[in-house]
Amino acid sequence: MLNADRTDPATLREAIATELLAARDRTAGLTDCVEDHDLTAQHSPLMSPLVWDLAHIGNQEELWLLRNVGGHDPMHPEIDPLYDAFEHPRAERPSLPLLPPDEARRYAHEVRGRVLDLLEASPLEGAPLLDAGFAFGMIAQHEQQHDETMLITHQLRQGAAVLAAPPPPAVPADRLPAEVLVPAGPFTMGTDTEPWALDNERPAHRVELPAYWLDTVPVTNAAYLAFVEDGGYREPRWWTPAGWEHRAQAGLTAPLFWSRDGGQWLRRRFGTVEPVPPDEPVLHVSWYEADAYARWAGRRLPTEAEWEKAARFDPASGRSRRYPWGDEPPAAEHANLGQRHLQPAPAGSYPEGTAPCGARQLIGDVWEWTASDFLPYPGFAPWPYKEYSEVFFGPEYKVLRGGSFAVAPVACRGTFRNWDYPVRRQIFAGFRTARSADAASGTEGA
Ligand code: AVJ
Ligand code: FE
Repeated sequence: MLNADRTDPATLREAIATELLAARDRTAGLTDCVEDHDLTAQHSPLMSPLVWDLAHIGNQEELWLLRNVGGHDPMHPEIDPLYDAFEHPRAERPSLPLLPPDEARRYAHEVRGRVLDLLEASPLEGAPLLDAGFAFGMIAQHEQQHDETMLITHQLRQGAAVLAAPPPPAVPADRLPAEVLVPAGPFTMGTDTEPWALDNERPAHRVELPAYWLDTVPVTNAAYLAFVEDGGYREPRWWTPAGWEHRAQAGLTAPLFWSRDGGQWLRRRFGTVEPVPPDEPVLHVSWYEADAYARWAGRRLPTEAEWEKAARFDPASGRSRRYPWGDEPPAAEHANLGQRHLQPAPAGSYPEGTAPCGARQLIGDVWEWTASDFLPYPGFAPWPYKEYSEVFFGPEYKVLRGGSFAVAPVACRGTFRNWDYPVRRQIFAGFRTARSADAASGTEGA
C-alpha cells in the first residue's frame, strides 16, 4: 500500500501492480482449492456462491478501470446485471445464469491483462479517479474485500478442511494492564490525505472526547466464556430489548461455530473441530452479544471515535497517525493481517503494533464492533459511487473497526470503516470494551 501521497509514477505503477497481483493470488488460492460444485453451490443464504464473487471481482475491475478510466467499451454487457450487487440479493444469486467457473476465471484474467496494459500507459494523475492511482487502489481493495467475503464462505462451508496456514507466533510473556486510559481532548478523525481512503473515511474533522478507559486487548474466549457460564444468555437485563428479542428468536446460547462436548467447549474453524482456545480474542459474535457482554462486565462498547482516537492519536506530536504504531505500512511484526494465519493471535500479541495509549491488536486479528451507527462524517461526499457507502448510512448498521486476520494491508488503516447488521455473526468480528473515566458507574475496571 502507499506510503505517501506523492510518489513518482513508476514507483506508483509498480506498487499498484504488486497490489493487484497479491489480490489475484489470494483469489486464486480461495477458488482453486475446491471442486467446481463447491464454487457454484450456495454454502449459506448469507453468502454468494464463490463463482459469483469471482466474476463480480472481474466485472467491477472492468467497469471502473477499463470503462470509466480507460474509456473501453463493455466486454460482455449482457452479464453486467448478474454481477450488480444491488440487482440481485445474495440469496437469489445461485439461481442466476452465472458464468461457470472456467469462464469466470477466464473473464477475470482477460480483464486483468487489459488493466495491466492500461496501467502501463496511465499518467496516474490529471483526473480525480486517476490521482495517486485511486481507482486502481480502490479495485485492489475491492478484490481483497471479496477475498475476505470468500473466506467467510469457506468458514460456513460444511466438509473437510481445504485451507491451511501456520498458527500465529507465540504471545510475549509480558503482563499487560487490563485497560488503558485515553485522556480527554480533541483529535483528528478521518482523513483528507490518505490516497486510497474510501469516501466514508473522509473528510478529516476534529472530535473532542472526554477521558475514557479502553481494554488493552480484545475480549478473549476465556472472558467471554465466563459470561456464557454466568448465565449471560439467560438474563434479559444484560441485553437491549432488540438484542434480547433476537437472542430468543434465534436461540443464541454461545458464539457461532461453538459447540459443547461434555464439559468442554469446541469450535469449528475452516473444517476442523478443536477446543476453544482460551487466550484468543472471541470471534463470531453479533453486536447484540458484544453489547450484552459489555453490560454484564459493567462496561460498554467504545464509540467509533474512541476506537479511532486510541488507534491513531499520538499525544507526543498531537497528530493522528495512519496506524497504531506510526505511519509505516503494516509489516508482519505489527499485526495479524492478510490471511497469513487462519485465526486471531492470542490476546497480548504484536507488542510492536502497540498504540501510544498502550492498547494492542487494534489493527488485525478481529474486526471490533463499536457502539456507533454507520453515519457520514460532516462534509461527506459520495465518491466515486453512492452504492459504496451512502446507501448504507443509517441506524440499521453498526460500525466495525480495525480489520481481522482476513483483511489485507491494502484494505486496512486507522481510518478504515466497516459496517454490518447487529445480528451478523459469520463475519470475523469480536470486540473490546470501554468505560467513561468520569462515570460514577462501571468503575470496577475489569
Ligand atoms: C465494506 C465489507 C461492507 O462487502 O458489502 C464489496 C465491501 N463493497 N463490494 C461489502 C464491498 C462492494 C462491503 N463492506
Ligand atoms: Fe463488490
